[in-house]
Amino acid sequence: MEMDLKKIGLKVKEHLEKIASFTATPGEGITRLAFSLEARKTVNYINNEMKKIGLETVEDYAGSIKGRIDGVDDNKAAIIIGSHYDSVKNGGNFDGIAGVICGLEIARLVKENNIKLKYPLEIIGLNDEEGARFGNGFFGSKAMLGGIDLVDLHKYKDEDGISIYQAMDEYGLNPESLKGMSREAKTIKSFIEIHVEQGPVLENNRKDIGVVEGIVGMQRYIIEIDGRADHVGTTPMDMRVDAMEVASRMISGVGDLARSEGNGTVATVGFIKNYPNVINIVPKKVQFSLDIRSRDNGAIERIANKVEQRLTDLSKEYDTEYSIECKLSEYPVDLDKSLIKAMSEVCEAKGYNYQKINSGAGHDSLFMAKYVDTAMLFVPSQGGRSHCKEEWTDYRYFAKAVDVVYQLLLDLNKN
Ligand code: HGY
Ligand code: MN
Ligand code: MN
Ligand code: MN
Repeated sequence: MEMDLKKIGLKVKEHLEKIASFTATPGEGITRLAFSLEARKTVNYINNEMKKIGLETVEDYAGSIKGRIDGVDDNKAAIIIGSHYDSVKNGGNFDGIAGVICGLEIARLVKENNIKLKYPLEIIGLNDEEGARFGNGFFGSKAMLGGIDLVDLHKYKDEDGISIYQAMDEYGLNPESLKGMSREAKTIKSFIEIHVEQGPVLENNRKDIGVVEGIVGMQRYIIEIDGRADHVGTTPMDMRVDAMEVASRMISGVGDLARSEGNGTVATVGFIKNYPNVINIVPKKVQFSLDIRSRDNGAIERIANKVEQRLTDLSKEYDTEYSIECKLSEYPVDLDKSLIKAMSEVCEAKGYNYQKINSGAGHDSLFMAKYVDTAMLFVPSQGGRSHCKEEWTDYRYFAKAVDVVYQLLLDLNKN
């Protein structure tokens, strides 16, 4: 069946340009944090668009939005096409949400062509994959499979000290209801995610599509150095307990720890907070994040251990204390080989210029792949840029992604 790629591209463009207006930082990229007003507007928009297409919709207890087309045999496991609708701060128009919208347009094709699906189809907009507000991550996909520990809802707080629990309550969700959420993985046949590559590989290689083979493992930490506030003018250098000097000597060594591992390993200090953060007070407390990723879990572990050892040595030297809290830990995953093969065959049959690729970014698929057969399709990111307002992908790539995954869906429904 000849696909009207131009029409699909324009539809994706229309949705994404509308949703891009749901941001807390207009003109400065997309800021659509978990349980925010911007999230609420986005969920409502997606819900309405799903209903217009004729999907049965439901917002789940974690704030994710799902639209469903029943299968001929409704007891069969569902095929899910989805991604996340939340964003980082000052991020791009496409990260996550483009995969939800591509799923929506695939569902439209199913309806318009009156396709009778053997397996139910679910299009899902997952909440809080990024963890940009509370530092966690994969919240919506974890909640869907019953993986949220209610203790964390009180423990994880945003920069205003609001916990996930309070934020959910203010947003209109009942956090206690998460206890009842535990969808069995066997009710999901496949999880398929379309996502921007967020890196330079596809563009450099002039490829339209990336068929993802694996996703890096990642560990995220919050490290706190506790020193002593003193007057900067009267406190001699050998009497200080300077939290910032310890933090800065630790932070300046993180990049080399990743470089010494090689193999694409990365380590980043994304945020730092200093207390009381005043020009004439020796820093009392410094908090900073550490995000470590690699296809080799051993490399991640080695870096985490070296950081801990360095913190111990520096604390002895400066008489400071430190704490290190792991907020997220996921092993590297290989995606489903038969889905990779099937997706590649569709690209071949359609004559699309594609390649196999690994993901340096984490995704809901990193979590889902532990429990269900999972596949990801990447489209090129202009200049390899992402997590910034410069993030851009031409809509014609999303049209090809819709074309490929729609055909993959039809093929999966044949067997
Ligand atoms: O951090 C990541 O890789 C993803 O954007 N959540
Ligand atoms: Mn992201
Ligand atoms: Mn993403
Ligand atoms: Mn004074």
